[in-house]
Amino acid sequence: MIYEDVIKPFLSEKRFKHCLNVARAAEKLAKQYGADPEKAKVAGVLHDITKEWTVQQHLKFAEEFGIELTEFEFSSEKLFHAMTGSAYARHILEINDDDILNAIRYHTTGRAGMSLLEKVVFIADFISDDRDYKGVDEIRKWAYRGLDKVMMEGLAYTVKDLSKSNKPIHPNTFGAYNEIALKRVKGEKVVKASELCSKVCEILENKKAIEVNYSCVKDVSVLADYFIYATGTSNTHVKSLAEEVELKLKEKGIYLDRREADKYGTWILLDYADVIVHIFTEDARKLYNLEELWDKVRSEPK
Ligand code: DGI
Ligand code: FE
Ligand code: FE
Repeated sequence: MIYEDVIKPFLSEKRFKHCLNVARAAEKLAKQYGADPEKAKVAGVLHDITKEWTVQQHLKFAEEFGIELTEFEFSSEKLFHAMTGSAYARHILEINDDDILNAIRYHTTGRAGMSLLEKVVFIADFISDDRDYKGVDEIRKWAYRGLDKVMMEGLAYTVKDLSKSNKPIHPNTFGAYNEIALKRVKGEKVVKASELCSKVCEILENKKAIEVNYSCVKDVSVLADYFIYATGTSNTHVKSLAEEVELKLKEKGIYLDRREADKYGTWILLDYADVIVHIFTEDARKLYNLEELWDKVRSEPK
């Protein structure tokens, strides 16, 4: 069956194009991450098939086909289309592949224990070519760097976006979020502060930072175990050094706790809890003179 033709009468031109874009993105992501590209395309095309139904249409269909809505779902109209869309695919289009049906069913909220295909469709919906929300470029950047990483970015975005306007957030969204966040916490514990310190110094040196030093402040400060200092040759270099550290560590599943910068762009602080990284221009490094405050340790991290 050609599902493009099936969805067309259901949707406005704009939504139709969105679905084709999601299908294309899903196919590409599936190829990258080893999901079935054909299934990804089908789920992508169909994911919003009932998006433009009225509330009455959704509720009538839900009743007719015995879709059980929780109290939360019953009061969240935006979530109806994921449930009725999946049921439409099953009962009317007679698709019986559970993975495809679940990819449609959970494309809006996500859930704990998502399959590869479910994640692929969830992300495809986030990064399809027609998306232009603030932050989409950031999420597109992550889309091909690891499925869990981009899921984390997408879910964190959803949680932030909904909570900004005090909207309810479906428990499944937290289920998906927590599952990945917990994995991350466990992963983080494996990296010792001393290893993290060496790694950050290496990243900075590879990116041509000047005078990379660190202080072991474990015994003298509760702030962190290590402070790292580095100089960039210009404001732009300072910024790109900070971005490089963030990127390289994120790729390893190590995420920043806090980032600070002065308003002149001459100093950036990256806080990785046990390791705090200061990147300055030459003048700012002299001006702040932080190193004098701590005993400089030049031996290998303990
Ligand atoms: O159907 P799309 O517009 O392509 O995208 P979508 O299926 O992700 O739906 C996005 C809408 O759903 C958006 O308005 C926010 C809303 N939404 C997503 N997750 C939740 C949610 N609304 C609530 N109340 N709770 C959620 O967890
Ligand atoms: Fe949707
Ligand atoms: Fe969509």
